[in-house]
Formats: sequence, C-alpha cells, structure tokens
Amino acid sequence: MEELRRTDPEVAEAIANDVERQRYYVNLIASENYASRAVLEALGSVMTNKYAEGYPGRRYYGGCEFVDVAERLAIERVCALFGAAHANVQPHAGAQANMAAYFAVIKPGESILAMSLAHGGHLTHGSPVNFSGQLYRVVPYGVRQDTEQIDYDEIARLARAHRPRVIVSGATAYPRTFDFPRLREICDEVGAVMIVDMAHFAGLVAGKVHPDPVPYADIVTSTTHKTLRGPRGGLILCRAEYAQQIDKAVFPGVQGGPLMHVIAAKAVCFKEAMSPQFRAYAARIVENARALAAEFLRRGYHVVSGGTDNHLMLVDVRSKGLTGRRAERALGDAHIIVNKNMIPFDPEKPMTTSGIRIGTPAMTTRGMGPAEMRVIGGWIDEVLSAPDDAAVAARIRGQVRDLCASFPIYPERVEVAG
Ligand code: DSN
Repeated sequence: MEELRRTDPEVAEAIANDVERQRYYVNLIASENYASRAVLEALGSVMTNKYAEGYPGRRYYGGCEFVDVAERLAIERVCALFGAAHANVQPHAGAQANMAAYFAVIKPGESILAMSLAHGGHLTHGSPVNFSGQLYRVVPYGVRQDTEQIDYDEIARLARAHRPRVIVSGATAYPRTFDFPRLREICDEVGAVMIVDMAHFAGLVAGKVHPDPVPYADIVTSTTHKTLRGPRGGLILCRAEYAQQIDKAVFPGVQGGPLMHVIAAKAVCFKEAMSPQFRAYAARIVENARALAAEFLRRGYHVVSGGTDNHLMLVDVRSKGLTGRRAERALGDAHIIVNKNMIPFDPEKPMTTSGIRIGTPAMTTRGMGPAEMRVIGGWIDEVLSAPDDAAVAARIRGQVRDLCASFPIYPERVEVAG
C-alpha cells in the first residue's frame, strides 16, 4: 500500500482501518464474507482497465483476447458448478441480475408474484420504492403468522387468482429452505416463468447442503459475494431457451461495459467453490447457524420460525425491551456486527425494526465451529441484557478481539492485493 499511502493517505488509512476491523470484529452480517487472497488479487488486477462490451468472441472493442479467457473460464466453471445450461457472469450485482431477468421475460405493466420485503424478500422482488415495484404489477406473498414459514397453498391461491407472468422465490431474511418442486408445479399450472433469486444461499447450493433450484427454475439469479465467498457481483443461470434473451437483457439492455477484473475474480471464486473444502465449508455454515439458533432458543429468545435450516436466523429482541436498531448499536459497541431487520408482522418501521438478522458464513470462513457459536450467542445475550452498560461492552470487546486473534483472517498483508 506504499503508493496509495503516498498519493492518497486518507483513502489508505480508511482501507487499513477496515482491514483491522475485519480482522478483529465478530461479523455476523448474513450477506457478508471474506474473499480469498486469490479473489482479491484478481479484483485488484489491471483487467479493471479494459472495455469489453459484448461477450467472448463478439466484442465491440479490440484487445479482448485475455479478458475473453477470464470470462469464458467464469462461464464454464459456473455452469459446471451448478449444472446450468447457460450463464451470464456480467451483472454488476444482484439487483442488476434481477433487473435483467425481468427484462428478459416480462414487459412493464405485467405482473410478478414475489415475497414481500417485510417478510424477508428483497427490494428487487417488487418493493414499491424499487424499479421492480414501479414497473410491474406486484402481488406479494409472505409467511404464515403461526409458523412464520412460507405457505405454498397461499402462493398457489394467489397465482390462480392473479395469473402472474413471473413467480419469484428466494429471500434475504428467510431462515428456511424453499420447496422448488412445489413452486415449479405452481408455475406450470398458471403458465408463469419461474425465477429463483439464490443470492443468499448460492454457496449452500454449491456445497450441496440446500435444495437445488437449477433443475426446476427457468432462470436463477445470484450474487457472488455472500455464501459463495467471491467478489462483489452478480450472475444469471438459465435454461437454453432463455439464453439469448438473458444475454441481450444484461447487455445492452441493462449494462454497458462489464467489469472484467470482477469477472476474473468470479472465475477464481467458482473454481474455489468446486473444491471438496468448499463443500465442507458450506456444511459447517449450516451446522454453525443451527448451533447459534439453539443457543438463542435455550436463552429464551423468540427465533423466527423456531430456528434455521440455512445460514441465517432472525432474532426477535423485544423480549429484552429493545428495538432492532438499539440492539444493532449495542452489539456494535461490543464489536459484534449484525443488522437490524424486520421480522414478519413487525409493528416497527424498517429503520427501527423488532429484530436482528444473524448469519454464520463469515465466522465459518475463519474456521469457527459450534463451540464458538455458543460463546458468541452468550456474548450477544449479555450485551442485549445490559445494552447501556459500558463495562460489559468493553469486556466483550476484549473477548471478541481474543477470539478473532485465535481464528485469524488475512494474517498476511491484504491492504492492496496483487
Ligand atoms: N443487502 C443484501 C443483504 O444484506 O441481504 C441483499 O441485497
């Protein structure tokens, strides 16, 4: 980082501080992870300099022979990893992947049936403040009040009543798995295109510890930086019949020049995700989430839907007299990072909330297991039981630092990769 320190010490210092934060804080953000050194090196490479509108072998710029190699590798590997017929690895992020998926199959004014954000969906699944809610007629589905789990009979009823062109599944805050065969059945009955947004659980699918949407869905979208542990970015998988429409929708429909350094890093991530070690990692994420959820239940918390089948859980903090916002801040003071999150039927607003979302992908990357999850669950309970006690926060900050030091991440210098 010598050059950056010399030319821009302010940015250099911010990066150095974030490296320290990542090394010594407990990170329970369900959608974050620690990318490998190899992924960081590809991301920090000179491929950022290259314009490459188009696709490998069919570009609008000269000099694309080497970025073509990277993009072809990314496509071949992600198709092999997920058993997909076609892949587009250019979406800059999950939101762009979802936008392109919709643009490929529906026109503005047509309808989509998708999980409401308030029950765990995503902004791009039809939220009124997002393009998806503004361009399309949205029919939202949610979870049942008694089980806090998706009611597939309700989805079928809504599908028959509204005949949506597209049915979207996948979520950002749903702790259970999805019944893809049932969703396929519903889509077939009403003639809807089945889109699955597996951004959160793609790594679990790759690791074979989550039901696989690819054999059932017409189109699968994802990010690459959550459980998949790659660079920040998006991707789309689809059946062969949608290949052309998807590619046209991504470019020139939604995006211009692809981020070739990110695509190179995606190729690295897909190679890593094909390894037996990654499979063990994915299984451990789920094992850790179960252990942590069990710890909260044992301590008397309401955990939405009674537990978890995947990498995350939603903990209702009202039993401690707290809002999600207050809990997030108190935990942050103890260097335990979570995010406030709406729980189903939440009376609070999204900036306040009654819950926190907790995920295990990042801590599992550090090598932590169920024993550490139980310790962390205990610390969270201590903080939430005394959110204004500076001495408790200070003591736990020290314990957090010691635990992180025992499970190091980025022990080598990573301020600037490559
Ligand atoms: N912001 C992501 C998450 O945290 O789940 C979804 O886009």
